[in-house]
Amino acid sequence: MLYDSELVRASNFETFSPDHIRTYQESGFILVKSLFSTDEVARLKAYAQQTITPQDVIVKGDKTGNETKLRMWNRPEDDLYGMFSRNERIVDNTELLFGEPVYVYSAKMILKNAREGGAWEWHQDYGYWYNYGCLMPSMNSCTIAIDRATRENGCLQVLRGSHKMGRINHDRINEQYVIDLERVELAQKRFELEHIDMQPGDALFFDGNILHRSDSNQSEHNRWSFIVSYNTVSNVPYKKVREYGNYEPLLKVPRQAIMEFDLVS
Ligand SMILES: O=C(O)CCC(=O)C(=O)O
Repeated sequence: MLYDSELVRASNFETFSPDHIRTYQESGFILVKSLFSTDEVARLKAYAQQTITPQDVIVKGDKTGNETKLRMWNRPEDDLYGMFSRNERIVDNTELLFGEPVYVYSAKMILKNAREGGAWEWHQDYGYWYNYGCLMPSMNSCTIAIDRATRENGCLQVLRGSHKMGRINHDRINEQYVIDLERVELAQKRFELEHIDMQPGDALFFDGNILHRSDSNQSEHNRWSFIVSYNTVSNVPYKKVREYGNYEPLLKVPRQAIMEFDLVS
């Protein structure tokens, strides 16, 4: 169960308070209930169903052969996805967490479909990003639930406070980064495991160094989510390793941009 301080419930929530920021720094995450309305996420889901084609999708298999489909973006665009990733509701709050300006590092839609969506093994996002020329771990992600996320459909799991360990080695083995298993085992004994149950529109902000994973989706219910990762502007990669993550100024959009976005033209 999440602690009360890790849940932001206020219906009129605007920005994180100093207490919220302290919680995020202590736990490595904070969950904002209904940061987006059910109408807004329904719009995103319908848009994804219309715009994501099989050619756009990357398939990520887990070790038992289950597959998660991903659609990734290298930069925020002028589309409905961009109205979320550039939305002041996320961006202003992420800047408050870091106390400095950020830009969109990457974004992805995770299509973890019923009965086939694969598991993600324990990892830290900064475990990868470190290798992509990011000197500092001043990076994080915000995952927005599009479908309800539960234990049954493979919701995100975190080890509370594990970001304080700092970066752990991830070794590249074939196509995957595999985290130092000895340390993960010890971390599981020391830090509490949390399953993050989310309703559509809830948003979880989580630290780039927090240990996280998710189970495969063996249920009858899809679990789709949209994850945007942010980097601080002071931490622009010192070398270009990937097509994503390279700096471009973030053109923030107002909170109402999602519903006002013209889907027709
Ligand atoms: O949402 C999930 O199932 C896992 C996503 C994840 O671990 C990641 O994007 O780094």
